[in-house]
Amino acid sequence: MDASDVLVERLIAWGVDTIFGLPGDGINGVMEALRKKQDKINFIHVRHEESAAFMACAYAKFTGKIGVCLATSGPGGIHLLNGLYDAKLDGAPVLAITGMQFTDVTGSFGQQDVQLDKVFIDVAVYNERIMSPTHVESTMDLAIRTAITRRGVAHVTIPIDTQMMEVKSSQRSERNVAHHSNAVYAIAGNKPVEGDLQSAAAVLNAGKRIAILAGAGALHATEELLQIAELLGAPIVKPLLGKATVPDDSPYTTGGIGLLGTAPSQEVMENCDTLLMVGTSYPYMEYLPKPGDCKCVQIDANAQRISLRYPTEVGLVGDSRKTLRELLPLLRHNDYRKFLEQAQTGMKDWNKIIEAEGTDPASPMKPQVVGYELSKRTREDAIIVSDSGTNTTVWARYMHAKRGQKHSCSGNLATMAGGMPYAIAAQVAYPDRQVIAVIGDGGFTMLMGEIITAVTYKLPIKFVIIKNNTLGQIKWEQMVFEGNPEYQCDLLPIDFVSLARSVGAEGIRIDEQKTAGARFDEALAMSGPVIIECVVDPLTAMLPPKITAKQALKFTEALAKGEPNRLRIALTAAHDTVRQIV
Ligand SMILES: Cc1ncc(C[n+]2csc(CCOP(=O)(O)OP(=O)(O)O)c2C)c(N)n1
Ligand SMILES: [Mg+2]
Repeated sequence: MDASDVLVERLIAWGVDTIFGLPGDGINGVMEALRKKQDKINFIHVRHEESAAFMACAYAKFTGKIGVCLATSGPGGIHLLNGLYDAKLDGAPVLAITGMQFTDVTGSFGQQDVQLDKVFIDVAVYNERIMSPTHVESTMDLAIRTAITRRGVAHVTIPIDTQMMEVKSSQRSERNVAHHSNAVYAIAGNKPVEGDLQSAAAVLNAGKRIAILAGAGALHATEELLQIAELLGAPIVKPLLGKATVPDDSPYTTGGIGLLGTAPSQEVMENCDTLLMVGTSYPYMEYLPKPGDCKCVQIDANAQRISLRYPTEVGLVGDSRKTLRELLPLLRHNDYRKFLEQAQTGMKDWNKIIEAEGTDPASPMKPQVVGYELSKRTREDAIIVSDSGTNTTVWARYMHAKRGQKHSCSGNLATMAGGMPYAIAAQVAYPDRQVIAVIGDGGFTMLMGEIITAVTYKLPIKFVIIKNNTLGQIKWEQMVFEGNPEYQCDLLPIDFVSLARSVGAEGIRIDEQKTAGARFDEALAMSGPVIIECVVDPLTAMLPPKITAKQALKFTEALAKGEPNRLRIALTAAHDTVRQIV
């Protein structure tokens, strides 16, 4: 047995059955050990290591298990970084395994001589360089246990010569007892203390206009959230990563919050007197009530996150589902229902706007049509992901979360390029579920090679590209937030349908509202990977749910300063605004 065999044995002991990665001369010892165990561990060979890290992150998010990625020394490891930061920022347990060059020439300006443990210092919660074959066993156990416990990135780097060394008891130091660790993982009680539950109940029972903000940490607490919403007459507002906490057809939710959210959610946040935050560190605190305006109870599994975004009266540290269950019997029915009813009326009006936008027959086709038509066709078992840009709004605002679905994206890192690898990881984890990715043309082309990965593994993912030939989000930000004309946002139009066919996938183009539904039906029924190129109007703004006077002024300034498309943008904006009012 060599050191790599021990490394792979530890992965198997921890139940790892999938690894995303790409080989190289700095990791070939581990590759050989994986080859020997290919009946136990499925290796998904990617085209870019950044994708492997995104996939490990998404795999962890969707399965609840640790995600594992692998890269070679130097450039391979460096490529992982963006995906690993995604895992760090969204709290996904990920193990990254990398190679290093030969032990006795490290630090001597050699080829691929990058000391990856130094590079990964900031991204990792656990970060070790393997020093000898007898160092592997316990290091791997601790790495995996730490990633799970601290919901972050563990990194183990192993020099190429060490990878292939026999494990001999003579190498073992006098302090290292063989097999002193194992793959047992113990979970803490995860429940708050009794006194805190009583105090939290007192705050919530005293509230009248109560709001619930439910994030990624509450994804497994759907029933409990709905029960508490009914009891407290409290609308549930959902940050992006909490999109699937409760289904959008529930009368208790006002959907998303913030730039990509709904106007009713914003009104709930502006008018509530009590806020219950469950499993969320939603970062845009300007969309939360102003400190002092409302009383807050926060539930989080991590005590460090209490009072992070809003000053709480009581913090409940525990698993959100277990904690809500403990809290429910202590709560009284809130007889004031008007707050919830107003939110429900607000949602009826909001949904009318969504429908009007989603059925607008204008040409060029509005991006909203894509989300609206696609949403009607998603299955109850669908896993839906998005990228970063206006495409995120298409998904966030126009696509409903149905009960049983999973939804995610790169949340806190908000990086482009994550969408395609997220979808691949989802389909690898759940081969029989419907997997859909809504991605911008900019984000898609960043890691375009992964379409080949989808074809290689026959993954029937439906990649929906919002083709506006521009970095849409940035174009509007330059105008609406900065008051500047757009600059360097254009993208050379490419034919994604031909691209799909050239690599063995299917391609379908949708460019008019009238036939969009039928084309989606056709594409979704196809058995393999499909690129659905949706050609949309680049001049349609995906604006915040409520435009501030300052934003309107900035927009006017940008047009006045010489925005190249100013006349057509002004006409489109005027048309859209009128539609929203009538
Ligand atoms: C890696 C990375 N680079 C840059 C950005 C900044 N950014 C956010 S959205 C966006 C535009 C995305 O363009 P595209 O993928 O075409 O989507 P669209 O907004 O047009 O829907 C950019 C450049 C980012 N979030 N991530
Ligand atoms: Mg674009």
